[in-house]
Amino acid sequence: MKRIICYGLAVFAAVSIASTSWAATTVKVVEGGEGGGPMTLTLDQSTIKAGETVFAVHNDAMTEEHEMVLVKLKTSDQKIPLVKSKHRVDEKQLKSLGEVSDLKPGADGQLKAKLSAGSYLLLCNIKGHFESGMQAKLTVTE
Ligand SMILES: [Cu+2]
Repeated sequence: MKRIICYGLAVFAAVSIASTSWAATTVKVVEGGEGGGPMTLTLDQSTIKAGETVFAVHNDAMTEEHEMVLVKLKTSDQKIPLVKSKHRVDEKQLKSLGEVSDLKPGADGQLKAKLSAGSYLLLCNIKGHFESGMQAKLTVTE
């Protein structure tokens, strides 16, 4: 019996240490908008500290599928290259750090990334969505 209690305490201690040392920042991302109308991509904070980051993405649209691509910018005012004929951002010319793809209406997704200081852009690159407003900048400080 004593052994079981000790084991239980050890597990509890290990979990506590793990959760405090990770201390990942969570950025809540809400996407919305229906086809043909204005669309949004909003963050609950626009400046965060460098380190482990979790993007918790929610698609708040009624019928429209969305996605979220995380891009590291060279400078905060870097021009975003577009493929005009496809109404999409040219991701090949950007440094993508991952994405949450095919997010159904009402669905939630998650992306984890270790971010260093700099400027980042979050966007939805489904045809026409970036141009309809689905982009947000994120600043990461030391
Ligand atoms: Cu979208």
